[in-house]
Amino acid sequence: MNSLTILRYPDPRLHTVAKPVAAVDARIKELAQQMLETMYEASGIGLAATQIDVHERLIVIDVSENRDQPLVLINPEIVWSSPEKRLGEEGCLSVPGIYDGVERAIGIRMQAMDLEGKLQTHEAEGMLAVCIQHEMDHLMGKVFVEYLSPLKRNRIKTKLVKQKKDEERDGDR
Ligand code: GNR
Ligand code: NI
Repeated sequence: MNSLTILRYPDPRLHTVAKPVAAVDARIKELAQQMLETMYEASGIGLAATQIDVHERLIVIDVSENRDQPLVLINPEIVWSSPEKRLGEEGCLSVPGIYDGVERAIGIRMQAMDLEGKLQTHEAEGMLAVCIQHEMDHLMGKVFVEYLSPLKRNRIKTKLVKQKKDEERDGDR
């Protein structure tokens, strides 16, 4: 498989703010396919271009049970969020092995272009709404651990930095 490398927290490139996709052309279609492949390979339910070091407003999502309902969202904008929020457990492919609670709007309405360059409106709740908000944060350079307390965030940072060092040392042997 041709999976792309996913940046891992605390990589500073995860805090880059993405620019709009200028045109839905062959390059974007290819990129979306590669992102879907990478997301499925990593068993994630979503992936933002930011996570593969491409800083354009492109996300892919599949929250279906059978992993057969891919969603490609180009230049997505949340046009409405419910004032009601819910605390849910989140994880992130860029923060492997870490799960913690984040408050998100229960329902959202979003506009985004599809792979045909057509503007679509999506209404979402449940896991899809959570995932969309999580991915939109990535495009703004925000990782979910930034909602946690500085104490928790620093513990996570230390753990992941140590993990990376251990991996690099193991790779040398
Ligand atoms: O695979 C993922 N699972 C997940 C679970 C709860 C809340 C959000 C997510 S998104 C995450 C994939 C990912 O990191 N996308 O950026
Ligand atoms: Ni993520």
